[in-house]
Amino acid sequence: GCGSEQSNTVKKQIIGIDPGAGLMKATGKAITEYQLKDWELVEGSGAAMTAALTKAYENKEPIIITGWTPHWKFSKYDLKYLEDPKKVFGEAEDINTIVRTDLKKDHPVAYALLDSFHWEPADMESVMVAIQEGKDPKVAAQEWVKNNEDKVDKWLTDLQPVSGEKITLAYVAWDSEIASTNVVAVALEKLGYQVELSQVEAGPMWAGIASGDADAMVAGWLPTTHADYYQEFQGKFEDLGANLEGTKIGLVVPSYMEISSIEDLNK
Ligand code: PBE
Repeated sequence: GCGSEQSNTVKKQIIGIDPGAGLMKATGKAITEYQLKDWELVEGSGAAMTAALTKAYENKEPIIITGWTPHWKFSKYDLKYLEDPKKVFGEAEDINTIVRTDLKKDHPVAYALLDSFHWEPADMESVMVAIQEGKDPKVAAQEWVKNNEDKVDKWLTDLQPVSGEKITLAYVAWDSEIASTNVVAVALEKLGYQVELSQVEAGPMWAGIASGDADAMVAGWLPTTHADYYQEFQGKFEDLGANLEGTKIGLVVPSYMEISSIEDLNK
């Protein structure tokens, strides 16, 4: 526990996010594999999870959340991942750009931009921090694009602007994907596209690309986190590969908590 009496009375809860997230499935698996019998995984949303974290952190209370990197919470708070000796949460992975099968034919310029979109975890985190500090996501994305012309110019190399063609980007309201999707939207707008952002749950995001209802998404966490969705819709989308490398998911606690491994939750 955290060294106070409170740790003995703390509810055995893991604060989760939206049920469609791969992180939730992985946490369910962790509960089984580590035999965390009396632990409850609480469903909610990314926003509810960070609100619970903020409240606990400010009061120095114990809390266990489902967490991921890149995320602003690691720059705002002193946090740690619980060790995962059974590797239930997988190793470091990538975020891939996934587009509908006919996108190249229908919108070759947008396709080319999406294909070359690539950035670093620190880039994504800086946009996330700006949004968390109160900036409108679109404004935060515009400012990042303005301040990172060299990077964005590389994505736009040799592309001829279009006039007002419509592109729909699907995304889930995870803070990381709010940041990336808005940045890609701003880059597409620079090329003359009219971009619509469609906020959905994780399953419908993958299904929407497979059915062609949405044109693209930049939120495919692979090979582990979204493995089920990837399998389910395989052959019905085009995978343009990684736009970011070096993500991580797992159970996260404030550093003031004394536990260090998922196995400690069993004691
Ligand atoms: N996440 C953020 C997502 C992918 C992006 C880790 C919460 C998930 O678990 O599916």
